[in-house]
Amino acid sequence: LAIESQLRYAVEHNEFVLHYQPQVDIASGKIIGAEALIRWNHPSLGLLGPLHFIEVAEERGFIVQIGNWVIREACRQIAAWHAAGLPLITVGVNLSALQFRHQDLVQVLSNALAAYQLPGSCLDVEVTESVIMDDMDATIQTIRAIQSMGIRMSIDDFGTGYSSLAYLKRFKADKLKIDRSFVRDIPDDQDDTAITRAIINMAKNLNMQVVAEGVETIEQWSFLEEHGCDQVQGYLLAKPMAAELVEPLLRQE
Ligand code: G
Ligand code: G
Ligand code: NA
Ligand code: MN
Repeated sequence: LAIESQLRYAVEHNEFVLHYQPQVDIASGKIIGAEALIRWNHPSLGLLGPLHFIEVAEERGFIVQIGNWVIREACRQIAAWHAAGLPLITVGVNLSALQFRHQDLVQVLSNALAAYQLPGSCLDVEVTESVIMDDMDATIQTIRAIQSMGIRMSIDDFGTGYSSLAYLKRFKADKLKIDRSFVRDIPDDQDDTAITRAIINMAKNLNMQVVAEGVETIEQWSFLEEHGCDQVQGYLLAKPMAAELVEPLLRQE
């Protein structure tokens, strides 16, 4: 079967699943959130990561439907954890360009929160620099509408795209996520440590939170802590995992 029909079938038959990667607050050491990362539970190929299908889904026009499912499913899970007596956490959802530009986005977000009676602060939308920089006037309007619901706005993979620093102050993102390519070789690589420190300082000075992605070693964690990074995410703490596996971690908090 062509990938297009398989994707259509997957959308109609709910073959997707969200895994979650915990995010830890450096100061308290507590899990304060998680990033939702989609997988496709493919009937014959097994669990497929986003690299195998997100691009095709974007090209063939399935991404908006899939992305809307991600938003609703993340809300359902946050509410389910909370109903089970766990803390109300913030879940980051990745938005593709088409979804970010879609006229229904704000309504979809607001419907999902309402359906599960969640405050906007439970969601954090992650968008890459290139998506944000594409049509600045539309971006500013969309970000304002999203933030007016109390939803947080993060710039994903920060430092790898082509952000105009002048625009960073025109809309206020809530968070910068330092791309893991910069984190990988700290504290040894001089350039990467300089870039990481610069991003942290800039975020602080613009009143944004800063999250480091791809933290795999204690040395990286210590460097980030010492230089004022707010949160970390990475294999050192936890890999992306099924919701049932996140539950005991949240219960420890
Ligand atoms: O851990 P991982 O292989 O899951 O993620 C690979 C990439 O896929 C990341 O860049 C991530 O931003 C992207 N991704 C993960 N989940 C989603 C999603 O629900 N929607 C979109 N558009 N991208 C996602
Ligand atoms: O583009 P985005 O930053 O959303 O991508 C998240 C991706 O990074 C996912 O594929 C996730 O599995 C992966 N990831 C998360 N933590 C780590 C880590 O500590 N090391 C590496 N190499 N990859 C990670
Ligand atoms: Na992301
Ligand atoms: Mn990222």
